[in-house]
Amino acid sequence: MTSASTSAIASTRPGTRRFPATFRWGSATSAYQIEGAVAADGRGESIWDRFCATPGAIADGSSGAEACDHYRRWADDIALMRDLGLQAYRFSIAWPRIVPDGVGAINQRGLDFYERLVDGLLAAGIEPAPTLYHWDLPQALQDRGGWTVRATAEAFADYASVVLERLGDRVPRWMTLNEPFVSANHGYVTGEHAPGIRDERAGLAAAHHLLVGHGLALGRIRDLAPTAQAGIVLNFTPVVPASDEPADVAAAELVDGVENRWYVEPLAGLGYPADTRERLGWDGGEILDGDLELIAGRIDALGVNFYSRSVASADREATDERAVPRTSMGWEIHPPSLGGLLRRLHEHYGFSRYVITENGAAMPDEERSDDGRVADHDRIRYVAAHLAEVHDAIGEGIPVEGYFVWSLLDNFEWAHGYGPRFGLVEVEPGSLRRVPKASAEWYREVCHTGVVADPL
Ligand code: IFM
Repeated sequence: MTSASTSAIASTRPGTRRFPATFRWGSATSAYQIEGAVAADGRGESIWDRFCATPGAIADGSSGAEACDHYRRWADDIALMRDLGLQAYRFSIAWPRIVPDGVGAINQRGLDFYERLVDGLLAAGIEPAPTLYHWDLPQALQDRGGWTVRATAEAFADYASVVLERLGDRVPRWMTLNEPFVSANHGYVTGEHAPGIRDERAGLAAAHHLLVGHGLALGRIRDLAPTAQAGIVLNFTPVVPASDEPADVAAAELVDGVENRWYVEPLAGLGYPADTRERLGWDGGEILDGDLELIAGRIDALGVNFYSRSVASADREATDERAVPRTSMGWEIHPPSLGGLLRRLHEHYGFSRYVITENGAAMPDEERSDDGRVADHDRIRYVAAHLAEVHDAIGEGIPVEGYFVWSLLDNFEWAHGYGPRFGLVEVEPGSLRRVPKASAEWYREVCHTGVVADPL
């Protein structure tokens, strides 16, 4: 970054941070978490439809069958985004709406929906920022092995082509996958997410095929939308050892290797981290000639999802009892870890650009102002503190070009159901009426001014 652009972000007064004029302000959602309408217009079954029907899988026994009904209320939701002054909207495209069986017949009505959404966003002056895969694999592919088999990566690339052929002429930026760590780990190792498998070896195969799928889809984006930008979204949870004891330090290295380095290092052209590979005992049997080059294909921006940090201990039974500020997910609130993460990413891997594709907090949302709106000043403080870290990073020359709050709407929080609320906008249970919270009003000001003041 040039010194000119660095000076453009100088504080206007202490505690007030002005972001570069080119910085993009947005908010994010994903298909299964907000769309509902799971049987509409020829959509196929996804692994989340099947998983939610498993007794005990979802904390409140709910599912995304109705969610926020965004599939039908999309036009109102765009009006809401416009009112908030969002410059960009990150959403995901549901593969089962486009290719209901994962491979084969294409469902034009599914494509029509995303075309209406994209055109509506563009008409409202909001940049569409789609992600091609946010965890909702067609069940038909799961029945043939899901991400443990390479054919799923190939099917993903073909699905990407179908989407690109319809929308590639008007979408400026694409992301391939959202959080492959969570897909592979929660879906195939711990089983807390769909498809609910508990098998470490399957998790390693899934992780590799997800990254191969990314590489193949990236090629399709380059071919079909040569002027568009493309990247992938990773989640990062910086990890610190519980103590200086060598065993705790080693535990932290392993967690960091499994959760963070396992994905970013192959993307950066470094292959899978050797220390972690050895400790996991993975023979790399799934890696075919050329895979590592494919995975390391040039991306224009790395999407960074950040929420919290974790503490690792050699004692696997130990729980983190520290009296630290936490969100209602129990996640520690530690904004400096975001600044540290951005520095580490840029120093170690040097991607050309970064976008904060998710950051936000589930909060209790119990206080209301006189007009009945959620008075979520804790969420405002969370977002402002993380933005301060982003601002500092930009000031140091790290090219962070945008920020997307997770999430626009309260929505289906996977295995937690509808209990945790991450939205800037409340979605009233039952009526599904959208009611902006105090954080939405605050973020509107940020989007309009590009200035983040320390909240009171
Ligand atoms: O809701 C999720 C999202 O789908 C992926 N990233 C983390 C969010 C909060 O848990």
